[in-house]
Order: sequence, then structure tokens, then C-alpha cells
Amino acid sequence: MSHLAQLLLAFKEARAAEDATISVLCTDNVPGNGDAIAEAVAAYLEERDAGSDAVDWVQSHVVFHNSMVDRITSHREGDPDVPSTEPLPAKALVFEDIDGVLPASLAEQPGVLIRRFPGEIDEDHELKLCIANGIHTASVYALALSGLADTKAFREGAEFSGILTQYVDSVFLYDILPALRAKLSSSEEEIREVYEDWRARLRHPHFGLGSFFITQNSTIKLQVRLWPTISRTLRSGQMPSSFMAFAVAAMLRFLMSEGASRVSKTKMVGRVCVPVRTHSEAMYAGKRYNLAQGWYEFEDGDGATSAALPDLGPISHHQACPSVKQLCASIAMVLDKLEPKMEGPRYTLFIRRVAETLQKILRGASPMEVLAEVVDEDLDAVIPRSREAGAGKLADIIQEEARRVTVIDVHTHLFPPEFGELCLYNVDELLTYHYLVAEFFESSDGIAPADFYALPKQEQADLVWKAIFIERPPVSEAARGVLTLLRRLGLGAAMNSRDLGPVRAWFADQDPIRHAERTFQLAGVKYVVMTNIPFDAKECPKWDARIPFNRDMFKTALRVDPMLMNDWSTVSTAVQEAGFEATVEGCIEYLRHWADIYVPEYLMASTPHNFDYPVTKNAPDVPDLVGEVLVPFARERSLPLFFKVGAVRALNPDYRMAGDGIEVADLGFVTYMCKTNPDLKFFVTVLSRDNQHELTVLGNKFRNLHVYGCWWYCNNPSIIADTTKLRLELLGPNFTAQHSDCRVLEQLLYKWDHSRVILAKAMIEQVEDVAKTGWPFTRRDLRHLAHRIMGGGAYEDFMAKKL
Ligand code: FIX
Ligand code: ZN
Repeated sequence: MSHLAQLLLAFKEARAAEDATISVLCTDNVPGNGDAIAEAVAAYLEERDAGSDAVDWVQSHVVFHNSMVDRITSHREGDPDVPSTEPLPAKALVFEDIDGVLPASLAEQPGVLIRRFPGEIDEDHELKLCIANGIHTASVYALALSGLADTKAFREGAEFSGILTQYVDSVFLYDILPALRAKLSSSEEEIREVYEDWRARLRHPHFGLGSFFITQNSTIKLQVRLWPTISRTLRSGQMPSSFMAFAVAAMLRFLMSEGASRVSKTKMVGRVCVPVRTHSEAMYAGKRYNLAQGWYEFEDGDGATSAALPDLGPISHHQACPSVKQLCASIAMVLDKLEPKMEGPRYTLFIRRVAETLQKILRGASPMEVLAEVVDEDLDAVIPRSREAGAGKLADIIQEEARRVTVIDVHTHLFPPEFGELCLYNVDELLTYHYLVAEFFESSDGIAPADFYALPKQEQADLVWKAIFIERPPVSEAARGVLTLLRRLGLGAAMNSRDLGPVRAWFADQDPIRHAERTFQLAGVKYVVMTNIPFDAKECPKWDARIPFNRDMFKTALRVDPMLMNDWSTVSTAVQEAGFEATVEGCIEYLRHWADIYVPEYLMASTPHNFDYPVTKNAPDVPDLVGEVLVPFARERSLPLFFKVGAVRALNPDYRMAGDGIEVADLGFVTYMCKTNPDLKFFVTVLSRDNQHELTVLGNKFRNLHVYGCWWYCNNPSIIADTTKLRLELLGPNFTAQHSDCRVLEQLLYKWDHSRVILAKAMIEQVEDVAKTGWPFTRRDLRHLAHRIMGGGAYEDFMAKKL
């Protein structure tokens, strides 16, 4: 501190800050760090220069900003000198600047936030302590005891990643979120954002800290990271969850020493539950651990916590395991010391839960086994209705399940990155999505569609950006979508600066295959179904070249619109060009040829305007392509027919792709098809809201009909909400609630993000009403519901159904 004080004095003497203010920015991790430094500097100056004006000068010329730093960088595997990289946290650096002396440009830096109001930064600290740090502290003792030496155990694909993630999600949902919701002025959304940011880091492939390293200073960490949540929960009259009881039990088990092998008064030796044969001795913060031999040195602070707990020595003989009562007494000794002090029946019950969990571990169950049990019990526990107080009510759980379920997307226009230019991604493609282009024509300052389309893509994108996002407030669903997805990609700061340059540069940097994988993962999409068109001149060569791609991510669909339209001229030309005869049999051969290449999920078409079937007006020499080709072929290959009903193509031809309209369709043909082909399966979605009711009833009348998706002009929150509620009421969990129709890869992010929220709302309304009857819904039921209507459960069920 003396150096800083001397430096400031030097500035004073050099008159360096006559008209300016000096900002001292701390990058340590202590709350109130600016205030503490200000005090220390003042104390130093007073002592050194008593009577001088130095203290006054510092007070009037220097601002010591309180700050919060959140950047934990571990090192590259095998090379301690190279820092590992992870995505920038949303709040990497937060500075308090009540007087507004910091330059505005600082806040434009990615990850930097400026807090201008007193108390704001305290909320940032509280959020970080209770969420990020709290989650770490709730996890690492169980990890260390399980021989998992670092938090890489959370990464996708790691052995316990699934269960650990469910665990921390639950600690957040049941304990941390409600406690913070009651205490802070931040909105629930803000609190959730902090958690999601942290969760993504914890699971990120380049993130991971030593579990033992994080176990340090355990008693203090229990006090500052978990106890605020536990005590607030108890004070609000609620019970901490069984997950929180597990967190405390695991920590206390870690702090139980082998007794005899105490290294010093405060340094002790503990024993892991699951040794790791391949491990060699390692160090953390001046202490050693050896997972092969199963021991670790640790300190709990002053030794008092461990002293309150039974020694591990005698417990190794199973009979000697302390009773729950004995454990309760020990645990109470530890928890009674924490502030604020707790008492009362709920506190006693919480201690009992911790003791029971601890006893299971002491009796030989591994922490991961015990955790699996906790997760399982939670899945089968009856969930309280939302009108009842506390966390983990129906609404919370449904939102959570809808947020986390991995979805399948049954109809898109996406292509795998291996298909080159057909795989659309990046901000220019996003801005020239036809939904936005149509909005642009509504708002544009006179540019004719033909002139617009004549421009290069980037210029089109610039015009759309300017018209929809800069010159007018972006409020439509399609515009909101762009903003959502840019933020989800971590481009929020660039986007808010309204400059497309950095955004374009970011996209240009992406490796398409990695970018696609990451986008699927971020959007929580398991697979998408493409739209594969044998009549398409751009797509055919990709298939002719047999380009390999990831079929687990991209499934195929054989699109046959010209056949459905009975467009004999297009069909016969294509069939002949492919080397088959222009006959009914030739058409079927043609479909066989493409089906063998694609291996499609279904045959699909968008029914033309005024479509009707059976058709009466065909020319006598033209075959009935639906009845003679499509239907027999679908039967031969057991392929469902997948229809999209109600688009009026080229309603405004000048708008080109953005010019399709909508009609209220006659669904008579759906009834006819379902009735006359009871052995064939049909999927149907409609474009007009006015057709939704009728279609839902048809879904209720025909066991070979599956209703899916809210398509295009129905893919707006207000319509999705109504439609989904209606479907739940009439069809139960037997429909596929949504498909995205994405054309540009990153749209998966917004279309699914938005849908998850709105589908959850519809489920909540319906399930709450059912729950009023007293039906005991469990979390397993609600997970099942989300899986059926969003995760492909109902779709795959229908596909497998025997007719
Ligand atoms: O027929 C379709 O598959 C439609 O989804 C498209 O034609 C339409 O352009 C679209 O992208 C709607 O979302
Ligand atoms: Zn489509």
C-alpha cells in the first residue's frame, strides 16, 4: 500500500492531476476493496505526513473504486505456463463508479460493467458468492472424496457430468434462486442469467479447477457461500432441499480426519471414499494429497470443525458408524457457530437430513451413489402447486424442465456444414431471412424489391439492420430473434454498439463444423430434420458426390412438392433427367433412388394453394401422382407423409421468397387421406390460426395423424401459447409442440429459446388446472411431458406405433 500512496504523492507533486481525477481500479477479489484501499492509503499518509495536505489532496483527486472480478483461469493440461481459455464471463469486471469519473469507453469493453448507484455492486458480489462460489463449494467436497481431482467432472461426456449438472441445477433452483429472489432487488431473470453464465463455464471444455484447491478454508466458505442461502431459506419458513443437505454432508465428511494422523493442530489427514489407482501424489496450496493411497491433507481453519466431528479412524469398522443422533449433535456444534444463528424445528430437521446423508456416506456408499439416490428421490417426490409458498413448485419445475430438455427439430431448412454454401450461417444470412426482408419492405424508404434483391447480400443486410434495428425500434418476433441469438453467442456488447463490423468479424472467424456443433449444443437441439429436395439443382450435386456428414445431427426428409401438385411437367422432366422413364413406375423408381440415398424420416410437401384431393380435374393422360406414386411408395417403404398446409405461394411475387401468404385451408383432404389409408401415417401442421382448432380435432379423431409445430406465421409467442394450450387440452401429451423451420443455423438459438419459455407457460396453465384435482404430479411426470412434446418422445412414439 505504501507504494500506491507514494505513487499518488508523486502525482500530486508533479501536478499530474490538477484538472483530472485519478481512478484506482482493484482487480483483487475482496468485496469493498476500493474502500479498504482508500482507508489504508489515508492511514499511511496520516502517519507519514501528519499535518500535510496529502490526505485531503487524495480525497479530492483520487477515486478508489470498489470492484468485482470474476475471472478464473486454469492452465492448459500438462503445461502450467499456458493459461487455458474459456468464454469471457458476462461480468468479468464490475466497477463501482458513483461519481461517474470513469470513461464511457471502459464499459464498452467486453465483460466490463460499470455500476453507478450505491449498493449495486453489493448485489453483484452477493450473486457471485451465492451462485458461482456457492455452487463450487456445494460440489467440490463430493468431487474430492470421489477421487475427482478437478471440476472437469462437469464437462459434457465426463462420467458423472449428467448427475452433477442435475445436482447443481437443483441446488440453484430449490435453494439459491428463492433465497436470492427474496433478498435482492435483481429480477429473477437477472439471477438466472448469472447462474446460466456460471453453468456454461463450469461445463466448458477449457474450464476446470482443482477440486482440492477449492476445498480450502472450508469453514469460512460454509459461512459465506452456503450459509446465507441456508439461513435465508430457514428464516422464510422453508426447508433447504435434500440437495443442500447433501452439500453440507459432503463437506463435513471431507473435514473428518483420520484422527491419529493429524499433521499439526490445524492440518489434518482425511480419506477419500473412492481411491484412484492411477493417480500420483500432488500438491494444493501447500498441502499434499495422494488419491492412489486415498488420503489428503486439509485444514478447516482453526481445527474446530473437524474437532466437533467424529474421527474417521474408528468409523472404518462399519459397526462403529455413529448413530444419526450422534451425528446430529456433531453437526449442530458446527452449524450453531455460524451467523446468523438458527433454531427451531426446521433447523433441527435440516440437521437430521444432513446427518442421514452423512451416515450413508460413512457406511460406505460413495458420494456419487448417494447423490444419485437424492436425484432419484427428488424425481419421484410430489410437487407442490404453485399457489403454495416456497421453491420447487409446479411452475418452477415445468420451466426448468422446458429449459433443459434436449429437443428435436422435426422440420428445418438447414444443411450440414459439409454441404458448403447450402449451409447458411452468419449475420448477413440472419438479417436477410425472409421474415425480416418482408418487414423491411414494410418499413423501407422506397427501395423496390427488385433493386433490393440486386444488391450483394452484405448490402442487403446493412439495409435491413439500418431500417429495422437502428432507425426504428426492433420489436417484431423476427427482430427480437436476431437480438436473442447474438446475445446467446456472446455478441451482446458488439450488438449493442450497433456496429455490424465486429459481429461480422466474429462470424468470419468460425470454423463451420465446430460452429454448428456449438450452436446445436447451445440451443439444446439433439437433431434437426432437413428438407431435401431431389428436384433442386443446387442440392442434387451434393448428394451425387455422396458428401459425408453427421447424420446424428442432420436427419433427412424427401420433399416432393411437385408430385403433390401433380405437376407432371416438372416431375416427368426430373424423372427422365435422372435416367428413369416418365411413367408411374419410373416415378416410383425415382423416389426409390432418392430414398436410398437420403434414408429419409418421411416424405414431405407443402400443400399448394387450394389443394384438394382426390383431384378430379387432371388431364386424362396425366397420372394421379398422389394416388399412384406417393401413397404406394409411402406404403412400400413404411414412410409417413408430412404435410404443411395453408401457404399461398407468391402472393406478392415481387417480394420473391418473402412474398408467400396464407389461406384458411380446407382440411377435407386430411380427413380423406387418414380415412382411406389407415395403414399410413400422416404428420400435419397448418399455417392459419383459424385451422388450428380443426386440425387438433382431426388429430383427436385419427390414430394415424400426428399434429406438429407452430409454423411460420403461427410461430409467434401469442399464437404458440394458444395453440399449445388447445392441443394439450384435446390431445394430451400426444403431439409435437414445435419445429423451428430455421433456414440459418443460429436461428436455432432464438427459435428454441423463445419457444421453451412459451411452451412452458402453456404447460404450466394446463398442469396447474389438473393439479387442482389433487393429482400428485412428480418431477418425473413433468420431465416426461416436456420430453414428449418437445424432446421428440411423442414423435418417436408415433413413428414406432403399430397401425
Ligand atoms: O414450405 C416450407 O417448408 C416453408 O416452411 C417455407 O417455404 C417458408 O419459406 C419458411 O421458411 C417458413 O418458415
Ligand atoms: Zn419449411
